[in-house]
Amino acid sequence: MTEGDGQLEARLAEQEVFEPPESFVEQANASDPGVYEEFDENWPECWEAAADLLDWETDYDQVLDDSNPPFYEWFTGGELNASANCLDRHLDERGDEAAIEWVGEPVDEDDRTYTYEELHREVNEFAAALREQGVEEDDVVTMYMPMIPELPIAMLACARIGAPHSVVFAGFSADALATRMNSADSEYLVTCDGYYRRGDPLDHLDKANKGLAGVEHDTTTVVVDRLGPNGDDFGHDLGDDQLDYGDLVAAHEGAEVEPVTRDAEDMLFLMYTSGTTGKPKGVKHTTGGYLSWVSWTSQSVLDIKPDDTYFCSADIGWITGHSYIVYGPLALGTTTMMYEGTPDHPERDRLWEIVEEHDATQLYTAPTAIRAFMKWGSEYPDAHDLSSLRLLGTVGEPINPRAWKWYYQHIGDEECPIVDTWWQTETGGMMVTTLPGVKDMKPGAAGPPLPGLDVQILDTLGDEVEPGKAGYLTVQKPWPGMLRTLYKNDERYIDEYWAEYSDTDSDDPEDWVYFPEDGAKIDEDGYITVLGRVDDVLNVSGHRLGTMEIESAIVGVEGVAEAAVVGGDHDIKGEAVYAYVTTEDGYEGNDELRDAIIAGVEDAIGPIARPEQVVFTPDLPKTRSGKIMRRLLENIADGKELGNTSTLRNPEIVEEIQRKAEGD
Ligand code: 6R9
Repeated sequence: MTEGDGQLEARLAEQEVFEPPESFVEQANASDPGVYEEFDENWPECWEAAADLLDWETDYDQVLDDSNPPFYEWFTGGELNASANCLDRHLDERGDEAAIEWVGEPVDEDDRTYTYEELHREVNEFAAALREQGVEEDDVVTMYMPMIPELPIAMLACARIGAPHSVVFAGFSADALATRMNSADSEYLVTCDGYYRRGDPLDHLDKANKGLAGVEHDTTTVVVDRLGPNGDDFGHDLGDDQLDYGDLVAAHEGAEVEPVTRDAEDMLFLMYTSGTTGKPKGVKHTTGGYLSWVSWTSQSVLDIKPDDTYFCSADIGWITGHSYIVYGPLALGTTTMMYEGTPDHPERDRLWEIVEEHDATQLYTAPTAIRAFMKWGSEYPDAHDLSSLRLLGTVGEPINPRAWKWYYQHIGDEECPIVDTWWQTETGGMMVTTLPGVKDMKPGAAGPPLPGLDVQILDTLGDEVEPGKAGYLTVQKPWPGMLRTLYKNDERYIDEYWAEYSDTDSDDPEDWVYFPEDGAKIDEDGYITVLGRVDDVLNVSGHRLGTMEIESAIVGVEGVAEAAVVGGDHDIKGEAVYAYVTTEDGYEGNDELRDAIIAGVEDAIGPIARPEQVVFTPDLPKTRSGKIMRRLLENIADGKELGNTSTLRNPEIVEEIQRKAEGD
């Protein structure tokens, strides 16, 4: 007798531990449970296993140089090139196989496949063009592009000539672009005329040009023509310092560029991310350690094999796309998919249609997407044959057990392990998650740390907390994929990530502890449940946003005196932005000002930071020392009990804010 849907759901709801499916274990890249002990005993040499996945021009002398913590160096003395590792070395055996399968919008008209041969060719041509435009080794090239193939092509072209890239998410605003280009002294930009959203062309160059107007130095810009005649209405003319991508590549047809030899510790890229202050942090990743890390985790955790068609639905503008659409999968010589559109256009089964059509073998996505799929209903995935899938993954935020089980049942048909991967822009790649062929899964818990990693959950005094109690996630030993510093700001690097739990005067690596600013708890089996950020960073749909960045955008709006931004619970987004605002004398908290605030946030950061609610209030709740009590505002946003207000200077304001938030 087969189980009915209701019975199945009831059984799953009860179940807390899931064994990896036998069919998966049999073929898994990582299937030896002994790897945990082996890596511990053989640390840090165990990480040769990661470096061995790459081709090195010169072997490294030392696995880890920890003589100057926390400025760790990995695979020192080694030399390699990332683009050669992602392209050239696959040409003999896999030259005719697909490297990138791109699913563009508008639907059905615009898919493109690049074989390794073709990708190699275009990367070479564009590398030659960049060089001709004056790009030299170590010049930072900024990219401001949506999910079009020219983005990974430009990244790999930069890697080929040793020019670090700095990719700015296309959904970020013109101001955000300018800030990042100024901060990195980046003189080159690669962008595009526009792209499609839900089938309609969208102007992107206009935004890029506004950003460029805010850049303090001279720039050269390359513009990809994505829209063709559909972009004519935007009336773009390229400026004197702007070149057409297609012309450049055509002018360098057949060019070959020898990959530049890079030291393992040379910078591969910069990625700006949000932190506690209003200024984004430029996270620096290097060539040898980063590429080893993303290759090893792609192989061990995502179980990627060359014959797979691997699908990660993230955007390359975030770290997940860098590590697990571009570098990890291509280093392993597999087929990686890229999707330009949204999951509900033209219909809510778009992702499932793509999985079916391309026989995708893995799907790596975010809990926010899974919650949306769940809300739309299982009839959408059920209408498609998803049996090509072998493994599912999630990243970006905690996944609640109910969403996990829905994913397991309706997308994986109980045949696919799920890897819930905790990591950050700064860690370069995955840190806490199960090895899918080895470990049982516990919905809601990311899992144990990967082999070779020492993760502990500490209290504020630095002692390990008991199982089940909330504490702070810390990483006790360095790892190859870690950030090396914040760009041109070693001091802030120490302050942000190390100062909390380290003896910062010590030269002994044992005294240095990495603090990612996440809360977590651990169970008796060593499985870690990540509870979320403990700093002023919000996680909206898996995207990291700094409350300070949003607040400073709001305060910049005429008529606003003060602003406090907090994250409130949201069914789909996980967290949403709630803004509490006081007005200057003579200004009223009306719809007009609310619209101006929303526009101000969109201009400074982008639509992803748009407040869910703007509440005008005569005052903000403050402690006697004048600090805003964000905790109270969070409770208001969540409609929760307020708790203790006795430490406030102005306790009466809380009830008033609460009334206003409820729309009084
Ligand atoms: C890869 C990425 C990092 C922050 C991180 C944490 C949250 C990521 C998670 C998770 C719970 C997971 N986070 N993965 N929380 N479970 N599996 O998302 O990088 O954009 O830098 O964000 O995301 O709070 O500190 P990034």
